[in-house]
Amino acid sequence: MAQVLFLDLDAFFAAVELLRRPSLRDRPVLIAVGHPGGRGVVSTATYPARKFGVRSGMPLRRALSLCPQAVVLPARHHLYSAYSEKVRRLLHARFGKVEALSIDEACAEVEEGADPERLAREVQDQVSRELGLSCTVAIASNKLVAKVACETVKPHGTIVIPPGKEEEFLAPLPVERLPGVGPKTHDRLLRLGVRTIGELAARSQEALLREFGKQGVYLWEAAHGIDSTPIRPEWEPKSISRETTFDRDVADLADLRKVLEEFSHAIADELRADRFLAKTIVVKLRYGNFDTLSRQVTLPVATADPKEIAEFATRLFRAVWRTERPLRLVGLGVHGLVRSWPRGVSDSEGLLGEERGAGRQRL
Ligand code: TTP
Ligand code: MG
Repeated sequence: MAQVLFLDLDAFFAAVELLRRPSLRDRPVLIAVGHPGGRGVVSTATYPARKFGVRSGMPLRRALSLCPQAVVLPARHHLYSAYSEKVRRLLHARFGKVEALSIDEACAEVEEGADPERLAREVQDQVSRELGLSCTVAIASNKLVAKVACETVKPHGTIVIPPGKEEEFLAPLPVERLPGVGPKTHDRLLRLGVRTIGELAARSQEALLREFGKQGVYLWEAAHGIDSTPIRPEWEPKSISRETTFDRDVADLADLRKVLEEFSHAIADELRADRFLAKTIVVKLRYGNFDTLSRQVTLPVATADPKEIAEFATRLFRAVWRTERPLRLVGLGVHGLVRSWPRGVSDSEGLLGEERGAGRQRL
C-alpha cells in the first residue's frame, strides 16, 4: 500500500526572513502583518519567541509585552510564495504525485518498498541543504494521520506511523489535534466528556451522527485514523485565501484595512505564481461571539492585480461590516479562478518577475 509523506515548514515566514538575517537565528523574531503602525498582528513567531508564549494571531503589542526583546519584521508575502513554490518543485522532482495543501504544507505519494524513516530524513535534509529551511516530515498511510503526526514532532522532527498503528498513535492525543475540530466542536466534545482522540474513537458512529450530523461521521472516521482522500497530483487551486484570528477583537477600520491590503498582495502573488486570474472576491468576518458571515462580489474582469483586489475587498468589507462590532477574525479569498494563459507557455518574457519567473515550470 502506498504511503503519504506530509511536509510542513517550521515557523515558515520567519524562517524565510532569517535566511537573509542569519545573525537573528537564535533570537526571538516575530513576523507582523499590519505593521508598521505599532498595531499589527503576529503572523508567525520563531520557536525562541514561542517560549515566551507568543502565538500567531496575537496583537503585536501583547506579544511585545510578553517578549520585549523580540525583533519585529514586517511580512513580505511575495518571498514566502516564492519559497513555497521552491519546496513544491523539490518534491515534484522526487515524487510522482504531489499536492500542495497550503502555503507551507504539501504531501506526496511514497512508492512501495521505500524505507520510510530514511526517506523522511532525506527529504528533510534536502530542504535544509538546498533551501536553508527547516521542516517537519511525517509518513503515514493517509493524509489525515500524516498531518496529525507531523504536528507532534515539530519543529524539525520526522515521524513514521506504520500501517495498522494509526488508532494506537492517535488515541492519547488531545481531540483538538484532529483537523476540523475548531473551538466550537472542541467545546461540545468536552461537554460530552471527550478529551482525547481515543475517547472519541470509543463513541459509536450512531451516537456521533446523532450529536454532530454529517460531521459526526467524519469525526468517527478521523478518530479511527480513517481517511480516504486521495492525493490530487493535478492540483489546481479552486480558491486562494488568507485569514487571521486576532486573539483580541479588533474594531479599528484602519487596522482592518491594512490586514486586507496585505492579504490582497499575498493572494495576488499566489495567483501570479500559479498563473491564475480570479473572478470572485470573498470577504469573511467573525465577530467576538463567533457569528460568522461572508459575502462575495463578482468582478467585471478577472484580475491578479493586488491593488484592484484590495480595492474591491475593502469596498465589500465596508458594505458588510456595517455594525462596526469588534471582529475576532477577518479573511479574504478569491475563487472563480481562470488560467491567465494556456498551460505550457513559458515565461519567456519574464512576466512573472525575477523571484518567480526564473526557470519556473508548471507541472
Ligand atoms: P503554520 O504552519 O501554522 O505555522 P508556522 O509554519 O509558522 O510554524 P510551525 O509550522 O513550525 O508551527 O503556518 C504557516 C505560515 O502561515 C506561518 O509561517 C505564517 C502564516 N500564518 C499566518 O499568517 N497567520 C496565522 O494565524 C497562522 C497560523 C499562520
Ligand atoms: Mg508550518
